[in-house]
Formats: sequence, structure tokens, C-alpha cells
Amino acid sequence: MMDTIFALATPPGRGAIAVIRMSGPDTNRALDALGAGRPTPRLATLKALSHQGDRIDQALVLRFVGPQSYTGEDSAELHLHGGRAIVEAATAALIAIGIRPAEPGEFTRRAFQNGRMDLAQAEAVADLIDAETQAQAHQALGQLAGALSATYAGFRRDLLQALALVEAEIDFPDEDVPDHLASNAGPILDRLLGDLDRALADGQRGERVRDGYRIVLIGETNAGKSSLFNALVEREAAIVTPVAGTTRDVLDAQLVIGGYAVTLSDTAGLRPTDDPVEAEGVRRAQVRAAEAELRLWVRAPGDPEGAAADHAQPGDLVILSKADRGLAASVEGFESLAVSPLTGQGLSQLHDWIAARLARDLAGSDFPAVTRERHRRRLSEARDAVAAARSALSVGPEMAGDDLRRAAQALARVTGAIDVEDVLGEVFSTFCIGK
Ligand SMILES: Nc1nc2c(ncn2[C@@H]2O[C@H](COP(=O)(O)OP(=O)(O)OP(=O)(O)O)[C@@H](O)[C@H]2O)c(=O)[nH]1
Ligand SMILES: [Mg+2]
Repeated sequence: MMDTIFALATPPGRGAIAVIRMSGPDTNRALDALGAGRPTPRLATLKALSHQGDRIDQALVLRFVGPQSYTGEDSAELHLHGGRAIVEAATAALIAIGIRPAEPGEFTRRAFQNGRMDLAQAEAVADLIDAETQAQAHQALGQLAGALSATYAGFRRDLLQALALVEAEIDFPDEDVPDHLASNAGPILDRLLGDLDRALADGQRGERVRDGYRIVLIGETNAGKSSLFNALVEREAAIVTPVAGTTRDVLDAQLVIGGYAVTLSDTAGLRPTDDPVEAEGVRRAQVRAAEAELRLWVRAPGDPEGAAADHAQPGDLVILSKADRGLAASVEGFESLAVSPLTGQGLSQLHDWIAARLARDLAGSDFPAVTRERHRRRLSEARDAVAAARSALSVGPEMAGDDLRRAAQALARVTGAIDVEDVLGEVFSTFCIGK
């Protein structure tokens, strides 16, 4: 038997309203004990709440009858006046009644366990609450509505269809069923492999929207990287001095550009050095530069192309910095923009340029299949298993069957549906064996 749980669903502290939410089989008993009775389900009803003669509050009570509720259980919300004393009194009363405080995520966990949503949708709830940009919120809403789950269900359908063909070959080898396994299941698996590869390649988009697009400033020492960093984050976050080699550590800042989350990193100037501290800074700068989606290669007038040339990638932007002092040489094959953090020249153009890049890389009409590392891992597991099955087709159906089951399981783990027995139904619905 499940416990009945409760939690404050609004931020703690003083506020106009505080909502306490509860869920579980004792919900109705708790409402009785608080003097709320049994309000009509889904109808906000004003009730005088009290416990053992002590008044608690005049509150709006909302009652939900399982399974028609968020968690799938009987549940209720108490919309209290948002004062600490009232919330404390209500909390104490609920504990006295025998209702226990919920663990983090426990309401959504119950919703998953009761089949109200799958794992990917449960993750979307967390993402929606954490969303700080419109793009993050839209992505989470799509995932909550089941867009990601539908994508995985599609992959799984193809997989089960191929598995059914393979199983038929294993179970009924003497029947006049396919010697043409490769020609049957082969094309299905080829198409699926293509889809999985595309989904994996596209994973960048979903993860970048959720976790932030990574932009790193690189260049020679004294090029003006930290000055540009401060200008973009609009505060004196990094130390700026005329001394070459001022920045050592990587400095990260979160910002929102064009509605997208961005992680901007300032780094040590790239130069050979005997100083072990600076050398470590240079190493870290190189690692970050390699991981980022975009590098801003900052060049002051007179700077050689130097080490940054080894780390810049096609599509990166060259910043001709300190433009108030004249222009650095542009670099063949790269777009460039004249900027002066000192005078503010070029900053709004830079902002627009980055916004356009983000829109190009992150916007897309198709819903991404990967919004987290967890999805990427499972998806590439499935991809490898399908590839193995594809090559096993001509060798032995048993091996291919094992690979396909492994792939189905990896996909199922994303949405939390790990039952692959439904393949049996598929076997008998696609073949007319035993007729
Ligand atoms: N005139 C002018 N000077 C600038 C401009 N931007 C930066 N500087 C100066 O250039 C010097 C170096 O700037 P930083 O931003 O510290 O350069 P950096 O690339 O971070 O240098 P390291 O951290 O040593 O690699 C400082 O004295 C800045 O004041 C600019 O737009 N115009
Ligand atoms: Mg610096």
C-alpha cells in the first residue's frame, strides 16, 4: 500500500498564496480530518480548515479522484494564504493526521509508476520547471506532450517489425517462411540505421538548447578576450590588465542571446610558456576550444595568427578587436567583425551575428530525439546493436535476434517501457503462419 504524501508546491516564504499538494489513498481521510469534507472533484471550493479544534485557514480546496489526477492517485491541493504560520500549521496538522512529507520528485515518480506519463515526459516536467529561456521551455513542452516518446516509439515499431521477421525464421525454420531474411528485414534495418544516425547527429540541438550553446574566446595574450567577455556579460567578471598572460583559469558565464541559453568562456591567451600555471591555463583553453560549438578568435592589431590558427574551426568568427586602434588582419576563410569593447563599436553587430548563428544551429521544425546525455547513450547503444544485427542477418538469425532485442531494450529504457514481449504479437500479426 502506498503512503500518502504531501509537499508545499509553491516557493517557501511569504507570498499571496501557498499551495500544499497531497496524493495517496489517505487523501480523503486527511480532507475529512481538516474539516474540508469531500468537495466536488475538480471544483475549487472554499473551506474553513481546522485540526482538532484549531483553526488553520480559509482555503480553496481542489480534490482529484484517482486515476484522473496528476499522480493517478486520489489527490488534493490546499490553496492557503501564503504566510509562514499558516503553512506551518497545515504541515503540522497533516503530519499529525499521518500524512508524510514527499521526497523530491515523488509526485512525478508516482505519475510515472501509475502510467500517467513515461520517463521522457517525467524528465520534461523537470526541464520545464528549470527552463530559463523560451527555447528551453518550448522544447520541454514538446517533450511533455510526448514528441520525444513518439519518436522512440517509431524507432521501436521498425525494430519490432524486423525482429518479428527474424523470430519467425528462428521459430519456424522448416516452414516455407523466408530464406530471404536479408531482403525482408534488411531494408527495414537500413532505414532504421539512417534514422538513428540522423537522430544522433541532431542530438546536438536538443542538448544545446537544454544545457546551453558553448562559445569560447580564444586568441593571443593581450588580444582583448577578457575585455570582450566583460562587454558581452555586461559586468566586470574577468580581470583585465595590460599584462600579457593575465587570464589563467577558464571563466564561464551563462547568458541568453536571441532566446537561447549560451555558456560563454574566457580563456588564457595561447602562447608557449615555461610557467607551469600558465601552461595549465593554455591546456584548459585548448580543451574548451575543442568542445565548443563556436570559437570567437580575438585578434588585436599586429597579432600573428599564432596558435589560435590550430584551434579555430570552419564557421568560427574572427574578432578584429581594439578596432579603435586600427584593424587586425583578417584571416583567409573566416568571417570577421571589427569590435572595440572600449568604445562599444561592433558589439551590437556581434550580438546579432551570434543570435543568427544560434537560430541557424538550434532552431528546427523537427523535435529532437535527444535532449539529454542519457538519451544519447541509449540511442547510440541501440544504433550499434542494429548495425550488428544488420551484419548478422546473413550469418544467423539467432544472433540478429539477440542484437535486435538489445536495441529494443536500449530504446525502451529512454521512455521506461522495457517490456519487449510485444514482439510475439507482431510475429503472428505480420505472418500467416500455421494457417
Ligand atoms: N584601446 C583599446 N584597448 C583595449 C581594448 N580592449 C582591450 N584593451 C586593452 O588591452 C589590454 C589587454 O586586454 P585583456 O582583455 O586583458 O586581454 P586578454 O586577451 O584577456 O589578455 P590575456 O588574459 O593576457 O590573454 C588591456 O590593457 C585592455 O584595456 C579596446 O577595444 N581598445
Ligand atoms: Mg584575459
